Amino acid sequence: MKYTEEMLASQACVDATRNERLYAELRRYTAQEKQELLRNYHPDYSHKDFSILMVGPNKGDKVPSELAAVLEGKSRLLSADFDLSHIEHDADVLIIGGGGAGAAAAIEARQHGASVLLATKLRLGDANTGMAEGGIQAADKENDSPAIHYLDALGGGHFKNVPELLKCLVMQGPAAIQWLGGLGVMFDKYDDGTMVTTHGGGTSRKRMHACGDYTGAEIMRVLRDEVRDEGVEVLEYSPAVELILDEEGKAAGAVLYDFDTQEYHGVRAKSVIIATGGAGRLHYQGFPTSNHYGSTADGLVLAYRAGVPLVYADAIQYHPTGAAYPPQIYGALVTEKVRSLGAMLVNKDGEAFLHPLETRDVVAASIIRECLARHKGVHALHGPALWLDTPMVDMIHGEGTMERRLPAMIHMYERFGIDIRKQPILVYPTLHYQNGGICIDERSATKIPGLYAAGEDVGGIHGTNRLMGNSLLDIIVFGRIAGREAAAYSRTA
Ligand code: MEZ
Repeated sequence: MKYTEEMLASQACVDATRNERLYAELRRYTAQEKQELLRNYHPDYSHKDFSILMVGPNKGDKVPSELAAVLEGKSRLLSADFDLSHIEHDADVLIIGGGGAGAAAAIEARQHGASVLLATKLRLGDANTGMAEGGIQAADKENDSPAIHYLDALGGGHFKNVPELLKCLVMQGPAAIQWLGGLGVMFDKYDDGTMVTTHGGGTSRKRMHACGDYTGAEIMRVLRDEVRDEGVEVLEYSPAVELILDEEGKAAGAVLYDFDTQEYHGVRAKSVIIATGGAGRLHYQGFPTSNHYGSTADGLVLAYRAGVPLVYADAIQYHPTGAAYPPQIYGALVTEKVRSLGAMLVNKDGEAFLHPLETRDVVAASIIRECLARHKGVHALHGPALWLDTPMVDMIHGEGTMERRLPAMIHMYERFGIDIRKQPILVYPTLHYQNGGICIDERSATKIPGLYAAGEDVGGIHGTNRLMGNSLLDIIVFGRIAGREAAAYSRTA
């Protein structure tokens, strides 16, 4: 592997504005490639065009066929299976989903005086939240502001973000970090007590707050403890299969399916929050996935069947760097933080072919183009891949940096005899995030009275392409809003 001056020099581009960086990078491309790359920055082109450029088979689909199949599929609940007068649980607020958004909502609703039942398909904390690695964004440093955070996310999201939702996200970022810190999340700090922050793709300021490279796991650990401490009733292995609406069309509870007893149970609630996460386990277009087993679009289906619109349901995020080797971890997340700390993507000729901290859709598509169109990929077991030059991190920041900042990543590979401090790793895009989803307003409310939604099952906040760390932020910001609003609504219902 050659470390050219050019590769190292491009690290210095990070603070330039996004377009300046883009144009600097464009010098590497032919006229036709430039045109393709620029297309994806143009607000008139949606992520759909980009995913077609990437993988093809679903050209023209409004919604990925895998998602369409579950949305239009028959309910698992036949009316003969369940007697609606047979209600076994009562709560002011029912929360469907036990990841970060559901947990944040539960804590907040309890603190606002509501009785809360949280029902989850797997166990409390089995969620993408715990698998998020690199960090959570918030504009709380002197050289930053929510306005700059807003602009970064708006550009990254192809200007499709719902402005009110995005504003809410960035304005409440600093408070979310304080809230998590207050609950006991151990963010990385310098000796003087200030937070360590890094860049993510498409961010013009260092605003990624992290706990090593296990940020989501640390956040989920703390939220799970807090849910238990707050006295929230938790039903595990109990997915919601249908919402219950009253005669006026207001949310009134849900029917749960108990995996253990294989029976249906009714929950009566004054308000309901859907927080079931995304759809990555549907393996859209045959891609590997970084998602946990429960991410099967459950909340999108519940909302859709109840008549709530979905927004940008076709906008799926491919994380540029999934593990391409060894096969045991095929598709597993290789955190963007590796690139934040300086690692370059390198093709089979040892060339760095794009800035490593472009937005995810640009990086993912460039990797695929480099492998497929330019034949510059390396053959990995399941297909083409590129090198992520991990040893650069210690070369740039000094020996021991990876041990401190990327311990989970080191461990993930160590099990297979690969020392990422000494050798680069093979990566390829992996299905990572559902950008679109349930349509909500700034109060996390859907169009159905008493029905709220938060977390990855919600659409609009990130437009058609999310920036790293904005998801961990949105589950906290909108989870808490949903909890508060649902508790308030339950008092009036
Ligand atoms: O926000 C994410 O998706 C995230 C933190 C992922 C990562 O690369 O670590």
